[in-house]
Amino acid sequence: MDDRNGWNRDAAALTGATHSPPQSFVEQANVSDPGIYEAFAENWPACWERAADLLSWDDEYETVLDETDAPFYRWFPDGRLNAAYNCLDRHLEAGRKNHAAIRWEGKQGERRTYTYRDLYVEVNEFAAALRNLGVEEDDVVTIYLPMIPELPIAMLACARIGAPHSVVFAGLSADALATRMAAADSEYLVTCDGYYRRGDAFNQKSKADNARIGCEQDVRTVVVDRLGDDLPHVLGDDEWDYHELREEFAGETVEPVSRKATDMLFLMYTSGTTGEPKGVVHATGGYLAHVAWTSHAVLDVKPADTYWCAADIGWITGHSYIVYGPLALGTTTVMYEGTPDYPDRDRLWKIVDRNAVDVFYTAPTAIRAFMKWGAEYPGGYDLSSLRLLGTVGEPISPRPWNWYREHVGGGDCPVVDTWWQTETGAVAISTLPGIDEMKPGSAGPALPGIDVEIVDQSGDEVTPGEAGYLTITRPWPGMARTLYDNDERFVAEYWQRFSDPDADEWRYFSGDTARIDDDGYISVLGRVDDVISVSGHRLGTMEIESAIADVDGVAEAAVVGRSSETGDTEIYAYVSTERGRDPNTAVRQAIFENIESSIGPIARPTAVVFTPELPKTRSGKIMRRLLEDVANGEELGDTSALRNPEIVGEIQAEIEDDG
Ligand code: 6R9
Repeated sequence: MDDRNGWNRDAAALTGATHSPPQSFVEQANVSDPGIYEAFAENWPACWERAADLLSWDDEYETVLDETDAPFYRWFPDGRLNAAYNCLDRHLEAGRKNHAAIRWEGKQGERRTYTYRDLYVEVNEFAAALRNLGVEEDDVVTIYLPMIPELPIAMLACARIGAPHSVVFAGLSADALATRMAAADSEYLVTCDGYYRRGDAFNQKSKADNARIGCEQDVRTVVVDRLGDDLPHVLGDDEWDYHELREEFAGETVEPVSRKATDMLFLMYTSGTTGEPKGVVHATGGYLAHVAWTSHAVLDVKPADTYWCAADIGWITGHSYIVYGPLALGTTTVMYEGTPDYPDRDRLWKIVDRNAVDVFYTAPTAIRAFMKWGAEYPGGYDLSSLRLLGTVGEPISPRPWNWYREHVGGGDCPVVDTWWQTETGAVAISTLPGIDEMKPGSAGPALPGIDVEIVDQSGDEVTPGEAGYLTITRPWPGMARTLYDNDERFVAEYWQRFSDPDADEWRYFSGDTARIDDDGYISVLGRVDDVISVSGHRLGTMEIESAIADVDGVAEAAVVGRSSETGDTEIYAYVSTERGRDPNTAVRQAIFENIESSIGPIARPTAVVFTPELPKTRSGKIMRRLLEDVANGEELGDTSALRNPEIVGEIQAEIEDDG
């Protein structure tokens, strides 16, 4: 990418002070030998046996990696294993049957603990029930459940019988569910009557019913009764009650089906740049090895820990780091059904305190909200059990990073900023918390054994400090096998752009832009489309947002381009302020000054629009494309993917007022 005024600043100026992990952390860390980077580099791909060794295999693999059909790489191709066995049975066999597997916190204040044995029993019963309904190995079972224990139970039941699951986030619409069931030709659905939203009963089953009407195939459906008398429902044809099925199959066990490492464990739909959602396929062996390894090496999870990833299992983060990673390691994983601000904004800290959580993992969007609400909420609880903090999902700028470390981590918890994607399956870029210095604003180096290169348009590596495209030059175990039923699109979306198939040279393109510093630390700037071209200068929206977010009183910011009447591009900034801080002239002025000093006058926004909140997708990502349409006065398409659609009208009114 071209050079741009003041944009390629040195890394220290960007990230501010660095931090070393405290000695007390290093001493107990799962991975603390700095030699691991070299050891992996010298012994690739065999280094990944270290990840595979965290699992129990039915048949040991002889080959680590088969590259013959690149980019359809096959990890541990001649090995066999079962994911549910790895997450359950082997912990029972190791004498840990009464160890807590899941600690569930419900929305109405309910609490339930499942020991490994409880989970084993319920997974087996449901696996037997699914079989009885006709589910066979390789049949895709769609799961459309909120954050209740039956969600991971259903996933593990599927894994036990070798039926890939396709979890659809409970907040998605009937149409979205129908599209996904149709695309996967899925004839089985597990859903529920409804769930509580801010205390009210919300009907989920009617959405599932509508989706079934939209599907050509017959869909056999299991309904979990979550709401009891709060939402009576009747079962129709081809519908079964989850709890009745459990009674019918009480005490039954099912042999875990031995799967080839390359067999599909699950598929997960993610939105693409064009039309149809992409069904990302994950293989059993490579995926499970990579999530277990990164839970161990990056999140430092130990069996005796209470570990909490505050994501939704309906997205990849929850699959990898609420369910498969922690359970494969035999730890206690916390599962929270509610939102951080209901019934009050101290909810998460209350849960950390009473469960004495050791490791906490969340998204920057949540951290910015905590910062906005104020330090008194975490300040009111004993959070001293926390040993490590993590973030994932978006770039995090230094101010919220430091706030998180200070007010949640007590000033000395290491923080890992983990970069990865639905397609990478597990973390690919992060500091190793027992080894590496942390630079707020940078995720860190690529993990040992993962080869990241930041390249320009022609695929040549850019010099440190310059922005470019984030690519991965060698395969890694957690990588997607393909897109469901669409090998061509898999190649077209991720490999075509920077590969040379004739020379059998393959390079994965993530769709993100990033910059690397002299120490090999990578700062992810955003998606490729998050670039604005102003008078020939290409500016990353994330860069400007970070300069805004560094201003005292600012909670978060989103920046988009707007086409002026003359055809030039202008910068529009949407900004929300911290609680108790009025958006005023002084804040606006400080925003301009900080952008000019940290990037240059070229990046000065034409407009700064204050808003109480930014529009977010349900997975918490800022919807810049929508803000771009608002800035450009375009028709707004479907806003149903938004978590807070009402905010859009408020922003439009604000812009009109400003004239
Ligand atoms: C795990 C997950 C993937 C996209 C990815 C990137 C962004 C994730 C990040 C990050 C900067 C981080 N992203 N982690 N950006 N720093 N630490 O979020 O998967 O939902 O598929 O999103 O999220 O843009 O390409 P997914």
